[in-house]
Amino acid sequence: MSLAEKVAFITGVTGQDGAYLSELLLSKGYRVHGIKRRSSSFNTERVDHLYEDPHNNDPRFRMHYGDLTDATNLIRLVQEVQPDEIYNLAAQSHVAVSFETPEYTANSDAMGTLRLLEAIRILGLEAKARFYQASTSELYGKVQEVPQRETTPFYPRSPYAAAKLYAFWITVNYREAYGMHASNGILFNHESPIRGETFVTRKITRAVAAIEAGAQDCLYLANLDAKRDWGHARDYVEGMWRILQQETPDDYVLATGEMHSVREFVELAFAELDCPIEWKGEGVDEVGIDTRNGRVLIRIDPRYFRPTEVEELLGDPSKAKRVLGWEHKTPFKELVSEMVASDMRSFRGSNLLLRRAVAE
Ligand code: NDP
Ligand code: GDR
Repeated sequence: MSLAEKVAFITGVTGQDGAYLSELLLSKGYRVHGIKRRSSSFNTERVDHLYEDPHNNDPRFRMHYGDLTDATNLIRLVQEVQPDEIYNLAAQSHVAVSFETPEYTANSDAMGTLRLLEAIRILGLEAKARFYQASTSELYGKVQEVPQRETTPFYPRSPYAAAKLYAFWITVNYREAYGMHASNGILFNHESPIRGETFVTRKITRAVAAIEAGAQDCLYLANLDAKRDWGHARDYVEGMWRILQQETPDDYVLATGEMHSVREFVELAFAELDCPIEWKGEGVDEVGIDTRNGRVLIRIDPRYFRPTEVEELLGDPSKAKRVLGWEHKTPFKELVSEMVASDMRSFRGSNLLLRRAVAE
């Protein structure tokens, strides 16, 4: 079959990775079908630029209502779409929120993966449809080895990670039990200008823009010393695609091999405004100060600490480099700059609109 005829089915198409992956697959000539959830307000902003009027003949990008908690819906959609490749990106993806909604997180992230794999099996598509599971560095949790690679033991530290652990192993099991082309991408944190606003990187870059625009006084964070291996989402979706192009299904770590703290991220982000940060105090009383004028820009809000934390993660992407020829491209500093610049543009735009609305 030629690439031009390939059909992809993406769950989580309205999320950060879903949007970048859709762009990538469309650029490769795929037809892309995604599921979106019914919501009382618009939730398709990240993919609106890909939207094609369904009244036009034969759109290459289509969305269907769906939910990972609804098995019959998944079976019907997989039946209708007959995909060559399925990317299971949908999840309740916020670690802190998973402590608040553990049952829902298990239902969508663990059981949802099982429902999708079962849909493939029930429909007899085991030989046709390749399956990608969005696994995560959170599986390593309480770290047993540094850096973490495919063979490092897992130790999940949140309801999210425990649900993703089930999803990881059920994917491996369906590969071994039914010969399915099912693979896990164990992806370390990846960010972008369209990262969800409550993940720490975007929360910081939005705050930088809002503080500069005078719309926010101070940024509240929690564990400043948590360390992550942060890459760019655009680079990582290329790795997802490469994983499904292999003859043999397998599991791969995608990471940069570099680790930075939340504190460093804050310093770099404010440096984009030429604003050097100095840290004073300790524990929950620690503050980040603008050294030019003594203004407090960062404070600690204990509500954002997690009941069990993942202190540091550092990936070893050497298998992905060797087998997939994949490497991350965007340096850390460039990622931070791009995110701050994008948030500054949107704040300036919205401020302008606000001023216009007030003036008119
Ligand atoms: P996002 O939170 O940006 O997107 C999650 C997507 O899943 C959204 O489209 C959301 O829909 C959808 N979704 C949530 N619950 C359901 C459900 N019950 N049924 C159907 N759809 C649902 O996540 P990312 O794009 O950042 O991540 C993609 C995947 O990769 C996730 O599974 C995440 O856990 C995993 N991952 C992410 C990493 C990262 O650093 N970004 C690293 C490793 C793994 P809606 O828009 O309506 O909310
Ligand atoms: P993470 O991402 O938990 O790694 O999960 P997040 O950006 O939420 O947290 C990273 C680290 O920053 C610390 N932190 C804060 N986090 C948030 N959200 N808000 C704060 O105010 C704050 N202050 C400090 C956190 O404690 C943590 O240590 C992301 C998600 O995309 C998952 O879906 C994915 O599986 C993993 O990355 C890899």
